[in-house]
Amino acid sequence: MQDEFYIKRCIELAKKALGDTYPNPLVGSVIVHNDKIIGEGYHHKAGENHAEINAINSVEDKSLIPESTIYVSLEPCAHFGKTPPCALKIMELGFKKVVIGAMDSHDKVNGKGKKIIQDAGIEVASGILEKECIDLNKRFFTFHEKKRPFIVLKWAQSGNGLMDKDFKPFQISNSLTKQYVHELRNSEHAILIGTMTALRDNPSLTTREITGRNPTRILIDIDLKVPTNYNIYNNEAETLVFNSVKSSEEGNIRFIKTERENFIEKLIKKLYELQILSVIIEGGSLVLQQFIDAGLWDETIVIKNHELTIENGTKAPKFQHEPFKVKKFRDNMLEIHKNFE
Ligand code: AOF
Ligand code: ZN
Repeated sequence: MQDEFYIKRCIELAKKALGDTYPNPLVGSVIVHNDKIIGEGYHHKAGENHAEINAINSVEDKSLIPESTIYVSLEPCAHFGKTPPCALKIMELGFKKVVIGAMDSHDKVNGKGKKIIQDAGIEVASGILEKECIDLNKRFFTFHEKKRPFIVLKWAQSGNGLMDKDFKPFQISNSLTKQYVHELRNSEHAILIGTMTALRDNPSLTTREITGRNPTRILIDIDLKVPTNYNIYNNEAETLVFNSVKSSEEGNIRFIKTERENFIEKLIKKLYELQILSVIIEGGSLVLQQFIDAGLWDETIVIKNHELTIENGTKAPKFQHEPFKVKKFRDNMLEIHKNFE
C-alpha cells in the first residue's frame, strides 16, 4: 500500500510535463526516508535530467540516501543517451531499495536498468501500479512496441450520431470545449489533417487557448492544393507536408514526397523514423476513414453535439458505424474509445 501511494505520487509528478518531453517518456520519482518524502522530481524535457536525478538533486541531506527508498514510475535507464545512466547513479549512491512502476520496453533499457541495480545488491521491487504506469506512457510504449506512433482519432458528432453531409465540421461554440481541444493537441506530439479540412477551415492547428507547446503539424496534401499563405504554413509551429510532388525543406516546413500506393502506411512509417511518438488526427472524414480501414488507431475521441453547434447536413460517414467499444464517458461530452487494451 505504501509503495502504491508513492508510485501514485510519481505518476502525478510525471504528468506535470505532459506534452513537453517528446520523444522521451513521462517519468516521476520520489525519495522516501522513514516514511517521509525527502526528495521529488520529474523529467521535464528531452535532453534534460531524468526524473531520478531531479529527485536526487532535491534531497537536502544526502547522508540519508543509503537509508532511503527511491520510487520511479519507469525502470531507471541503463544507457548513455543524452544523459548518463540513472541505474549507475542509484548504484553509486547506494540506495537501500528501489521501487519501479513499469519496466521500460525501450530497446536500450528493457530490464538492463533493473539488473544493474539488483547486481549491486540493492533490493528491487517492480510492477507497482504497473497498469497506471503503462497508461501514463501509452504513447511511448506504443511507439517502441508497435514501431509506430500512438494514433488518436478525433471528431465531432451530433446526438443522433450523424455528421454533416458535406463533411463540414461542427463549429465548436463553447470556449471550454475549445480549450479542451487545445489541451488535447498539446498532449500529443503531432496533429494531422487532410487537404479538404485545410482548405475549408484554414486552421492554424496551434494551442493558442492555453499556454503550451504547439504540436508538430502534419498535412496530407497529395497534389499540393493548399496555398502556402494558409494558416497551416505560418511560423507558429513546424509542419510536415506529405505529398506526391516534392521533397524539400523550407524554413519550418518540410515537404515529404510519398508514393500514392499505401500512402497512410508509408506516412506512419515515416513518422516512426522521425521519432514522432503520437499523432491526433483531426479529420476530415475521408482521412479518418483511411486510418480506420488500415487498422491504424489506438484511441478515438468524439465530441458530442450539446457542446457544439452544427452547421448543416445530416449524412453519416461510414466510420461512425465502426463497432467501437465505449470505455469512458467524460462530462457527458466526450467519449473515449480505446483500441490498445
Ligand atoms: C527520460 N526520463 O526520467 C527516464 C527515462 O536520451 P536520454 O538519455 O534522455 O534517454 C531517454 C531514454 O531513457 C528513454 O527513452 C527511456 O527509455 C529512458 N528513461 N527517460 O526521458 C526519465 N527515466
Ligand atoms: Zn535515466
